[in-house]
Amino acid sequence: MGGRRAFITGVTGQDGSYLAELLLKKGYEVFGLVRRLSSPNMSNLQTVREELHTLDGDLTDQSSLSHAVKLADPEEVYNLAAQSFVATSFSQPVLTGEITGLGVIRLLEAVRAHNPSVKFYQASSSEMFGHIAQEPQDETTPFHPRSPYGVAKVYAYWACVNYREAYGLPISNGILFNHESPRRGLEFVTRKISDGVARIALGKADSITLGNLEARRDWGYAPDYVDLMWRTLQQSEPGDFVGATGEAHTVREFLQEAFKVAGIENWEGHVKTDPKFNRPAEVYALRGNPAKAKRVLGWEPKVRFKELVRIMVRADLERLSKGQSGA
Ligand code: NAP
Ligand code: F7E
Repeated sequence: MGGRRAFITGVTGQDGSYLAELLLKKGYEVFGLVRRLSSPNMSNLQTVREELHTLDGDLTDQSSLSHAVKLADPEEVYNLAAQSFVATSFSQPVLTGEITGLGVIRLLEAVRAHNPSVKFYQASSSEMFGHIAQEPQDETTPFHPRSPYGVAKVYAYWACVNYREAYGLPISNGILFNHESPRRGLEFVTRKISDGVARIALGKADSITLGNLEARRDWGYAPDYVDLMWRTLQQSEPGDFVGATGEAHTVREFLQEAFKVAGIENWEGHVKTDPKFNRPAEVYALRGNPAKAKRVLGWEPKVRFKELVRIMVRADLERLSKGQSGA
């Protein structure tokens, strides 16, 4: 008790759980917003359950946010909560806009009313670049989102810039490219592959069914990216930073590498495609330029592509060989 106070929304998710671990290690008192679900999903928080203070609330509910911010009384706010799955944003566009877009304004209003000197981090996304205007993408690349998720993140990004300019609030955006881990949701392509390959290796499945194998992404490791979030809020001036590895690979390359880690040859025989996994508008290729984060924040991702695939496949092999089927 008695350290700096941080408030994290989205604490039950992939990034929120790694960030809570990092901040607790640094001596922060950490408060996390948790929404009501019929069965609680605290599986990512096993390592921090004892120390983390949870507060009830939802990004769609203004009064719960105002109340939680008042109780946490933080110096730093990390807004990581979102409907974050791009495919779902096509089937639930209004909900995605409510949470991922308008939710940010609700939280900004809660913070502004409570204490305008709070440092605020917004989880912005490379999905804002969408149909890319230049390669690689950096902080100056124009946005052209390709999904209701991307559109909501662009709204949220500009809301943050606007509140910074209008009210002088210390708000920063991390424009992060894809980052993954064994805590990634099972519906995202990297985890779907690592889980599927592990099931095939253990004789629990024959194949994986995917969409566009030629999509290209700049994939990094989530624990490296939460370090960028923290570094962003340690600056004396707010700013916007791209977080990326600078390297891009296709879904096909991810598959090849994952099967290799599991020691399975002739991987193509285990992979099917189904157009139902294609998106109405696809983001074909993304690759970031993290030079500003390196220069200003001293940030560099440590885990590269092959190591990331190894970490994820090994974690799923271990989990599934113990007979645990959940995430
Ligand atoms: P995630 O695993 O999907 O976690 C999302 C979190 O948001 C969960 O804790 C979820 O709670 C919470 N949430 C969803 N709806 C909510 C609501 N209405 N009210 C309050 N909380 C709500 O996402 P992630 O991968 O950790 O990503 C963290 C943030 O970074 C997200 O904003 C995402 O859009 C953004 N981002 C992610 C990446 C990436 O590659 N991972 C890249 C760029 C930006 P439940 O557990 O209750 O569902
Ligand atoms: O798709 C292709 C799919 O769902 C990656 C979120 O964290 O990162 C994430 O968004 C690519 C796409 O992530 C399947 O079409 C092929 O081109 O793993 P994903 P995403 O859409 O890049 C950004 C930065 C965020 O901000 C988001 O919150 O893979 N793909 N076959 C597939 N994708 C999925 N999910 N499933 C497939 O079967």
